Amino acid sequence: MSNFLLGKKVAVIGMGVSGKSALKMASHLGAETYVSDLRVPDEVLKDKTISSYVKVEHCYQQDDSRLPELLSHMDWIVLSPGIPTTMPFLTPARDRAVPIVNEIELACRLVKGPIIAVTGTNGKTTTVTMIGEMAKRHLKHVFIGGNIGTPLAEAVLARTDYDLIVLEVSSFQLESMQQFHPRVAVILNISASHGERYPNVEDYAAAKFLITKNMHGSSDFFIYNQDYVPYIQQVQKSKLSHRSLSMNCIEDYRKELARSYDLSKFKLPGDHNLFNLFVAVQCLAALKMDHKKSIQEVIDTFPGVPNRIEYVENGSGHLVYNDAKSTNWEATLTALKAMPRDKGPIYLILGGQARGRGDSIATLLSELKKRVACVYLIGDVAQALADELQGHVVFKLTGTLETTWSDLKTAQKGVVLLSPAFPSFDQFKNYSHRGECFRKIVIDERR
Ligand code: UMA
Repeated sequence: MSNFLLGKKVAVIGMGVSGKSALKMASHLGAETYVSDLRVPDEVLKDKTISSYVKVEHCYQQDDSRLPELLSHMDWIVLSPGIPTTMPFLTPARDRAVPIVNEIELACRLVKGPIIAVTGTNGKTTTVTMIGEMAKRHLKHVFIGGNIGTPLAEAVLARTDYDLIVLEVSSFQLESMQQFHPRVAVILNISASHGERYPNVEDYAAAKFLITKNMHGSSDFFIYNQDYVPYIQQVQKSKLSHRSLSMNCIEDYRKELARSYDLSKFKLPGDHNLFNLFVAVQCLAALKMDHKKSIQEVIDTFPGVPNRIEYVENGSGHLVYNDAKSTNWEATLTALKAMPRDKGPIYLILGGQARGRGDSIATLLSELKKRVACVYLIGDVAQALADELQGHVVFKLTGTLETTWSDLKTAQKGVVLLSPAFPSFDQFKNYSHRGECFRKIVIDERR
């Protein structure tokens, strides 16, 4: 692909993960680079991964009154996904038809390899990781990135021809896509989210549907979940090859998978994870990359995404799940509902740093009564939760993960779920540190 950035003026707006990779890519490809950020230039330029790729005098603060005019003289503007396309400082550039794209849009024009793109409100990361793991086992060059973490610009910088590129794409990224053309695209599900950017769920869904914008005919394949938004008419009009799925048909998908694979060792709990697995296999099948042995290996061993209902292999006799990322009741409820109910009593580890608002467990009481044998309470908020649970649900105020686990060792074997529903900062550096500590305590038990 020709290097269309050579000698061009490229401004990158927002110096986060995506912006920094876009800047490095543009600089490596010989563009004259400019950047802007909410922070003052002095602070931004302290970061070597920025100052190495832009001149001091080309670095602007977003509220600098010279910025709108400057941007209107650029050849390209690369907008970070977290910044809305409607920002007023972009108006002069838009009036002069300066292309305003995001880093994935720019990078996809420069990278080689078929793309599988996955979007949706929930489950994107799990599905993308599963596809990537399955593909990596039999293909040499697989890139896994996008919203999941590694920007696609890094794939351009690696200068590799990829056998497969697996991308998680967010609605923020899809909003400013122009030529982005996945060979396979997925919309897993849609539910109200990112109200800060979309006035209603229809607008949010429309942004997601942009994933199909450049897809066509029988060479591309679109997989979507019809339970959420009826894309059917739009898809039929576009004559795009597609498969529409529904959670109501989950048992059919289980049977379809079981015809080719042994599912007995699949660790990820809940129908939604079986759905994600089915989608992952469909994506690879659409590209004729569904290598049976690789897929079976992933089914047998994939523990899930770290700290999101992740299965923790251990020798205690308990089935243990680490959902350390949960910092609210909704996440904990989802995790709880996904737990297997035929593997013995369910033990839930709950608690962390008190927030002050929304701390009350009242809304969860009936679910806890229905599903949980004992709630273990940890962290600052433990006593307050104990006061609320008193007389309703069996609980133990253990305070820490260590004390909880030593108590669980003598409990009847069952399912242990760490899904704290509160921030972690009272006892840990962050949620991933909380998950790491939990994993360590549980796994050490094996030795
Ligand atoms: N900034 C400005 N102007 C503004 C607002 C922010 O200059 O008006 C600057 C900030 O000072 C900061 C930078 O922009 O330096 C942050 O940019 P960003 O918010 O776009 O975030 P990145 O660090 O570039 O990370 C982005 C994605 N973030 C968002 O979409 C909000 C990451 O997804 C993604 O992993 C990364 O690119 C690589 O592709 C995160 C996310 O929360 C995980 N995504 C949302 C989600 O999953 O729901 C969409």
